[in-house]
Amino acid sequence: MAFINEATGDIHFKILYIGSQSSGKTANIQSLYCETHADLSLKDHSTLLENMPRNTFFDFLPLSFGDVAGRNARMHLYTMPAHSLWPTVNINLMLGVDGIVNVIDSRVRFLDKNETQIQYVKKLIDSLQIDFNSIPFVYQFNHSDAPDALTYTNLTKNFFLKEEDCFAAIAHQGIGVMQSFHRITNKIIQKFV
Ligand SMILES: Nc1nc2c(ncn2[C@@H]2O[C@H](COP(=O)(O)OP(=O)(O)O)[C@@H](O)[C@H]2O)c(=O)[nH]1
Ligand SMILES: [Mg+2]
Repeated sequence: MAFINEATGDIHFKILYIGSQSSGKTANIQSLYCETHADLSLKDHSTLLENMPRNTFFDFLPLSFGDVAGRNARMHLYTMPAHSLWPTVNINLMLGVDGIVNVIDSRVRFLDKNETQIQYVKKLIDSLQIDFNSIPFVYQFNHSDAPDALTYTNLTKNFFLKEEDCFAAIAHQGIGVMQSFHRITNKIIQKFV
């Protein structure tokens, strides 16, 4: 649910990156950090990432997004831990969510972990009495460079997804990251205005 800061007039949207352990959630946030800090772009990515603030339990990246409905918009990106060791962290991450990027691990040996993760998220959403179908979703098929990665067509069919919401990615190289981010922001804004 978008949050309007009446003092500044800014509008804040919350985007959550979910996915199984090592699916590439942090790699998405790191790539977006590097892409959006053009002032630092002459440095290589590893140098750039030394400047990125780190959290212990989840990743957080605020990004300015320009004008939405006449207000200065900011996108707040979070990653959700793939485990539920700290349930209150996950509850707080989910509360007020405006859109979700599901980072799916394309590697065939990790396929069942994706399913476990989405079932966990569905239960969490249900427990908060949020309508799952009301949340804009984007699906990112990461690790698409792995030798055992399932194909884009295969994954789209396997999860019964619309192609317009699906992106193949190699997140640590920035491939498919910005496209996924733009799609989720478009869906959020379309719903909002
Ligand atoms: N080969 C390859 N490695 C990736 C890809 N995405 C992430 N990684 C690497 O996989 C590891 C786990 O990624 P990370 O983003 O930490 O996963 P998280 O647990 O979902 O946050 C890291 O070493 C990343 O650099 C990808 O698409 N291809
Ligand atoms: Mg991570």
